[in-house]
Amino acid sequence: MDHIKFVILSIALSLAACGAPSAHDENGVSEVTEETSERPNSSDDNPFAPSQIDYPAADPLLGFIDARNMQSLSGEWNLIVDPMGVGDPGSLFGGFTQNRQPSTDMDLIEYNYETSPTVRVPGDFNTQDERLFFYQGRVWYFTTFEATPADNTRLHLWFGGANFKTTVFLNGKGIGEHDGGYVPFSFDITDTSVSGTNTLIVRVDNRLTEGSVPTTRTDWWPYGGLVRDVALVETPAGFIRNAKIALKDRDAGLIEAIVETANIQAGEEVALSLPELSIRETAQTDANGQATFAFNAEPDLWSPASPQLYDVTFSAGEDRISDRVGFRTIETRGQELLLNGTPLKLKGISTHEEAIARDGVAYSETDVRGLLAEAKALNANFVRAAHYPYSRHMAKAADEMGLLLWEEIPVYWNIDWDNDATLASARNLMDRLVRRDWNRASVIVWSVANETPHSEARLAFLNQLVSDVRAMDETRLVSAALFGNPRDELREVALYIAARGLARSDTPESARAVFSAIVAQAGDHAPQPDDLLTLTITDPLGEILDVVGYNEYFGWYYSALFAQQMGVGEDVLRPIMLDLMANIRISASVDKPLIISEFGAGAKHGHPGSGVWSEAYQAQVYEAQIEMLRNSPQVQGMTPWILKDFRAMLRTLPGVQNYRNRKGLIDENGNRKQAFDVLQEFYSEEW
Ligand code: GCB
Repeated sequence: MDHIKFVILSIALSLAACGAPSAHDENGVSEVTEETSERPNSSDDNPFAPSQIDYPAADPLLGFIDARNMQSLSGEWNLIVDPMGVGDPGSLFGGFTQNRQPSTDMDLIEYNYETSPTVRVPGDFNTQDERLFFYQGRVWYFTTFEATPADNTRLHLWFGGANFKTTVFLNGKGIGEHDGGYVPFSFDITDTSVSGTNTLIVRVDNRLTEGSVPTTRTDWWPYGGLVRDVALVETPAGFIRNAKIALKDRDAGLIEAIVETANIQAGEEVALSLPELSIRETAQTDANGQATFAFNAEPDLWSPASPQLYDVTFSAGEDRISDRVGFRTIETRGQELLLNGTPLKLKGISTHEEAIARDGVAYSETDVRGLLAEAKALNANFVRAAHYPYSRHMAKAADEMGLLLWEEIPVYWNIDWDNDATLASARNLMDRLVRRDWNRASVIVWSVANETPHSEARLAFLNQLVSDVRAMDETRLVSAALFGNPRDELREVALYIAARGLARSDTPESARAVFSAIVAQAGDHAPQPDDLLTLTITDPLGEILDVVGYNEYFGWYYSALFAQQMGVGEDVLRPIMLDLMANIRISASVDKPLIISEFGAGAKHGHPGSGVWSEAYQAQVYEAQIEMLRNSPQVQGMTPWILKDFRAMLRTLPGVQNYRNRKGLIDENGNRKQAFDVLQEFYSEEW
């Protein structure tokens, strides 16, 4: 009996999975093609398992989006939440890849896009429906659009970024897939779109895996869905895919540019103009469709104090794209950072891509400008956009507002270093980020990783990313945020804590006994209470970076850690540590600039007292950190953690955290904490 049921079901499933055309396709799209050209293949052995289908990959990055003939698809899209994957092609109900509607009351269709609730695109789905707050799984988006393709044009469906795996079905056909969040991708839909109304269905799966980038555990919210703009982009049949322009030699005023075309033959003329600089240059495409330019000009250089931008236009065949770009140089000289040849200290702040006073992804230009306005209010000149690529609005706004930027990909904590697919995914993210933002003067640092535990496999993985970046872009610095190994690098700190602790009159007897034992054990090596302690970062990754980033949590985690390891109370240890920090110097074993890419402490706005979670304690940690870092000669910049409290599933403490990381200088309602003032004051001074 069961066997017969299975056979019937199998037949039904394979019909459904083949996308057997429905008589009721809406919107006049009568000939719904097969769902993909690849046949689902699993129903023979297991009728309940969805098919494994390989969809076409996204096209290489399409740059200069804002200069294109673009039709925004922003707005309300219908959403089906599908935790069990029943909408997957070949699955139980045959897939949600078409907008099927019953035409008689005898038609059994167990989903309906048109009567499903809507969500705003762009935007994460988690904060638009409280039932989806913790949701990690598949969702299906549905919308329609009108297309009227002109002759000799190509139509592209462009996504500014979607978290994390996106599969696109256009008029019933699976046209492509992109695995990897945060970065832009597009598909050429010239041949799969129709003149008139088109049905667009997008499956987005925001589950992370051990092999994904990032991996399953992150100290930020893995917001899901169509988190960035979606648009139709029309280009001429032969078009400019992307272009890069940069100041190569400041003294000589040498500017170089490279233009990448598609469907344009070798020997075609490509033009570049910078009208405000009276520049008009031409070059020919080579066999790869690329044209290169090198010419001299005297632009006013871009800097935070004077964020000068110029109009630039590239044209080839029928295509013409333009942008506003700045010219500057960034380089290192020993342990110094030089912007336009002048030493520079980076007064920075770290951020997540969450709007001020609103939960969820900061998806709009207004959101981003709000975030950067708070960084400006701190007197910062630098922002670390941690830990993944933000929308394109970020670097554009930074260019215009005069803020330097560190951009990063989510190679975070422990990635599957030995997995080729993981490396491919990280390389794809880096590639798309660099190619999108390589004309943004504000971006001075590409960061390949954050707090990755040492191993040979990790070094090989990151080495590949570093060389990829250098091959794409020589006009910026490569960095990574490293972290201390408490057992090795911080071992000596315990000895200094003990010496300091013994010198304080308020140290209780029990702690005194512990400290005496530690000091006695050190014998002749025991430090004097006021001795300076130099902590040296020895991570071998430093050898291949231009700038060493270092995350440290003196005054916060480290105090808890040492208290625990030494067997003394945190109430005793925390004040000793704050004291000691004035005598600590941080350095790196390589002769390169050092940026403290994180430090911080948690505080709930308005939390009373002076213990952990109080604004007062957070402010004390900032004071001690500033004292320590301003006196560490190798430190050329800092980006404390973090501008605003942010959503994090790791942070469960009721009443205090409620699923927010509380290390912000501003809370979720936009209230500034005391530490904001401490940092603002420091950044208003000469450093
Ligand atoms: C770190 C991580 C960051 C965390 C932060 C914290 O070192 O890089 O993602 O949010 O510490 O608050 O613990």
